[in-house]
Amino acid sequence: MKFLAPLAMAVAITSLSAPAFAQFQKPEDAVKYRKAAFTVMASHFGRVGAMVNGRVPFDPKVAADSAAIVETMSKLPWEGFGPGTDKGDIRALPAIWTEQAKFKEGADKLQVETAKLSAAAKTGNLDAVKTAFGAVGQTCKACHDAYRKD
Ligand code: ASC
Repeated sequence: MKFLAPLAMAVAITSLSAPAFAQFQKPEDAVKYRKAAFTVMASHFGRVGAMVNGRVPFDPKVAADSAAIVETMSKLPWEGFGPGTDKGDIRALPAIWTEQAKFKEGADKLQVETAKLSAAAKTGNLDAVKTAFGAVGQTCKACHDAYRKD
């Protein structure tokens, strides 16, 4: 059995260091994945937004649960923007692939701001949630303006 350990280690290291994009069988799967992540993110961001805007009563537990989901989702779409995913039924603009550093800056900023939203929601303080919600919304919008059709 001992001789198998190095092999298992090599396999583990290879799969860890493989580019994230390799997780998708084809580009369309990556597009579907990133859209799904954005859809779930928007749904839960919207639930927080309904409370921030007073459309539904503030429920700190519901807000914190949704904000945590937004934070998690904000980490996911980016690996779905790999090679060959710039075509098909998409709203993503070509600039994403010609300005990859700038696009990544936006993606990173979203993750920072959604973490702040999640932390604010955990405090149960609606004013803190409102502030953090606004910052996340601006981050969403900045990227949409630059990198999304319509
Ligand atoms: C949302 C949502 C977005 C952002 C964006 C903020 O609720 O679905 O894409 O907020 O509209 O400007």
